Amino acid sequence: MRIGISLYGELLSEKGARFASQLGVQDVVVHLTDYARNADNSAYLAGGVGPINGDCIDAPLWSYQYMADLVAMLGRHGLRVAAMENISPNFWSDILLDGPRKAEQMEDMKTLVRNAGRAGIPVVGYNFSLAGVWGWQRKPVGRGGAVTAVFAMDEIDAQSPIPDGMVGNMRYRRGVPGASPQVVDEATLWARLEWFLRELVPVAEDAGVRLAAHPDDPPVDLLRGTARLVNSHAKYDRLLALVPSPANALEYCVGSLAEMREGDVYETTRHFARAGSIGYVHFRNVHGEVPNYVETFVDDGDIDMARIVQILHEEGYDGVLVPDHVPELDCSAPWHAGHAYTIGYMKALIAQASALSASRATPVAHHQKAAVSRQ
Ligand SMILES: [Mn+2]
Repeated sequence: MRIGISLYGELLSEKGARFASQLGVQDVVVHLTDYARNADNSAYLAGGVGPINGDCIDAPLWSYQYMADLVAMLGRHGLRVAAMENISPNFWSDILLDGPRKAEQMEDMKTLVRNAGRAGIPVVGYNFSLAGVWGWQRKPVGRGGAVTAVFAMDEIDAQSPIPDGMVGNMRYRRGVPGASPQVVDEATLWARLEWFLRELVPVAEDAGVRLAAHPDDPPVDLLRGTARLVNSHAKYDRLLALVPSPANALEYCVGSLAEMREGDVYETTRHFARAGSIGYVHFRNVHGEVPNYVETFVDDGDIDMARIVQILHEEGYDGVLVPDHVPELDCSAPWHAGHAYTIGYMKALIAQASALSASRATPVAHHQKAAVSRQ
């Protein structure tokens, strides 16, 4: 099991790489979408509903050279790229929306996956969702009053339509005034996913890449008038069964799974780790479940994170864990402080899991050692 860190925006740089390397991290999950481009976060920062990302209008497909240069830069800092996550919405908007450019966009997606494999990026994480990550409010309700993401369905208009020209919480084209909002039912969304996987999984197999699905965040039934996809533990099985392959895998988000109303996050973790279906892990804790939950510091939520690590260890999971969202520590570098804290905690949990299994494996030696030390 290895620890990674997610880098994006200005963090995806020599400076960010040094920070990761100084923490003793070996792996990086890269986000190549510039969420901040033309983003106006002011309403969200002032207590509105979000998050509110920017636009990716006409953003060029990430080239082989761009990805290879990034892999090389991180490599110079002793870091591997564990995964690339969050495909820019403009690359695949019509795949999600069943629009006229769907076939053309699928060719781009195939090119992207082939180039990722060639550049040494082994996993491509994605979130098959129209509304994307949306519905949070920022509130100072984390430990010690830390500002954190809260989902409180009865406090927001959860079914306010997705603005025209947006998908996955980013603008992929300019909006058309008077356009009717996108809606989708569950069966239709699953049919779109099935087409996506049938087309792309064989290409990923050939390219040595695993596609890894993130569950819904938030995992409600309906958001902005659009069905959600993986909003229960069993739906992860359904997704894997559509196209069984090592290349059809999971971006396993512990927090999102714990926010779901049905299912036991420990049993589910054992199940998917044993099946070898976990591409990588989003390591995050939460208090509550839909329709009301609060994202917490890693050691402050409902989930026994030590038990999660122990289960992954027992099942022989040898992939990467990355911190996911982290509440904002009150200091001049909240992102860095929060991630350093989380990674230190994760390192200790992994060391503890290894020590625990070593002591279980050699009970006689352990007793002898204890006996000697008592003398
Ligand atoms: Mn996540």
